Amino acid sequence: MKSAISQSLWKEANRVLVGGVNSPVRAFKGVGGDPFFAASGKGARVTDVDGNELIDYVLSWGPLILGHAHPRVTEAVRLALEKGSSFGIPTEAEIRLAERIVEIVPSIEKVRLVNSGTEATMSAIRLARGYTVRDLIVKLEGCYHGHADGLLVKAGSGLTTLGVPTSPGVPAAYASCTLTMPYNDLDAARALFEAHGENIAAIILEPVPGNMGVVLPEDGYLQALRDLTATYGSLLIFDEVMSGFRVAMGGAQAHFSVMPDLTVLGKVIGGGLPVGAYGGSEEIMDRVSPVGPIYQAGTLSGNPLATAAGIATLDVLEEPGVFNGVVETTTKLGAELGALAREAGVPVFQTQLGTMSCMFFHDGPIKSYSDATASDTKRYAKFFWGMLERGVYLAPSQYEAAFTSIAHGPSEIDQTLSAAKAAFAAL
Ligand code: KE4
Repeated sequence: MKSAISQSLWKEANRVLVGGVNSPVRAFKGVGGDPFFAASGKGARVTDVDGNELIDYVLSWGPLILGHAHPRVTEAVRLALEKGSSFGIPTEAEIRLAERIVEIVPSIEKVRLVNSGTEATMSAIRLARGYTVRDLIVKLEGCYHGHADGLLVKAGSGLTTLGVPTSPGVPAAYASCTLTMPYNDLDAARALFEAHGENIAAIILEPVPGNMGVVLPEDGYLQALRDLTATYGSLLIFDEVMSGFRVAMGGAQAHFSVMPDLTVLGKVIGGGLPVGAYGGSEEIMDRVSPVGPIYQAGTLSGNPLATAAGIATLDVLEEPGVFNGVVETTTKLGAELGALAREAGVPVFQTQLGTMSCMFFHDGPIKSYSDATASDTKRYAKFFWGMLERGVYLAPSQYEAAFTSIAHGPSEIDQTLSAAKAAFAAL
């Protein structure tokens, strides 16, 4: 791979941008080495500033289920932009995007659009605390919900002790309002609720986590959390920023038929522009300002460009067979990659649901964060670079999801598999 221009840009970036990036995971710390700089994208492929063309399985960390620069999205945003980029005045497009979300995500009756997943999760948590008049939140180890203070928390010493910050700058007092527990562990959940249940405002979780790699819920786990929260009067919040419109059109809640009280969305609903959302029953959502007393606001929330991109994305995605086509591609690719790994004698544990997948360099099974973090990240890094040199861009971390798009066709799959065959052999 040619990289002279990326290297010189990387030097310039590090002079003025912290770590050369505007989001840490882009710095390739998970795989070592320096990132390349994107110049353009089209369909399943991204071209870097040195002209290297790469098949992209990161797709901006999930949003680009239509691939890069889909003409329907580009045209919709262009038309919106010519009429003005932002008004801070109600517009029709935000109604239409909200209507689509209400129609597609089964538990949502009303929604509030914001500008990022972080903004959506922090707002949903404030709403849950205001609605239940309780302070404690439960998060699950290995789930990521953006960088709001109360969510940068890890387990304290014992399971029932209160959370401690994972980042400087988060007050211990604040972190202590967040409890943590392992994913897929019902005994831990029951113990936590026995100890703190009447003070727990909500559990927030990724129903299908994609931030420790992709881990699947054990049979009945999600329904059991639904029952447990109902018993104690706590809310169940599904963070479907990643799983929404990815594991199924209606998200994990549709796939598993488990209805949360609040849902958080992002990524796909913005079609590559900044959109987050949170939604739930009218009864709960109407506690948010200006109807209710729980405050939340945003200058660019529901702006015309982002809503245009989101609506165009959902329009295409809802055309007959489109979503299932991406699921089929993901399934086929996963099966072939698994066969290549076995042929090469490389132990991998694969997970997939819908259009999200993951290949852990681990014998498996992987049911929790502690399982996932036993993966061979050095081997993953070697595989990552082996694939990149052969024109395939995977997530620069073992603990992320691989995403596919409508633009990943037979030629992309064939090229990916021949790259993987060589990269496995080189391990
Ligand atoms: P943003 O604030 O980055 O829009 O969304 C935060 C967020 C919330 N919930 C889930 C389930 C998420 O996956 C995310 C963000 N995902 C990461 C990738 N794992 C974004 C990539 C990045 O941080 O640059």
